[in-house]
Amino acid sequence: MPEIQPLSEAHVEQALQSLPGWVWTKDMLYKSFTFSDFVAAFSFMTKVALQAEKRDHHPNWSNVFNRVEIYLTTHDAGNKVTVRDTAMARAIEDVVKL
Ligand code: H2B
Repeated sequence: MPEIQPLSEAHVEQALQSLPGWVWTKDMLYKSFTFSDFVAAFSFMTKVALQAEKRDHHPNWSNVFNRVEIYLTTHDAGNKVTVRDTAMARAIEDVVKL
């Protein structure tokens, strides 16, 4: 895996302009998703899991009933936000639209 650099603050802020609901917190991108019920939440998670495997980029996340909280950071960059995280956030938004 090649070295991957953290994004500058300006680049993160710019990416967030087109990622509604995502916030930058503690060197992670964060968003909370709420669904109608557990099955809908878990269905979303299975789709995100397939994206994560495809990209070899995996979310830190938790699920409580109908809510899924996702934190994105790049371990290979010392737990900083990189282009892999902004790309994954976009892929997750595409999953929501399915
Ligand atoms: N996921 C995340 N979030 N960050 C990484 O740096 C990362 C990953 N690296 N998934 C991948 C796996 C790496 O550990 C494997 C060996 O390719």
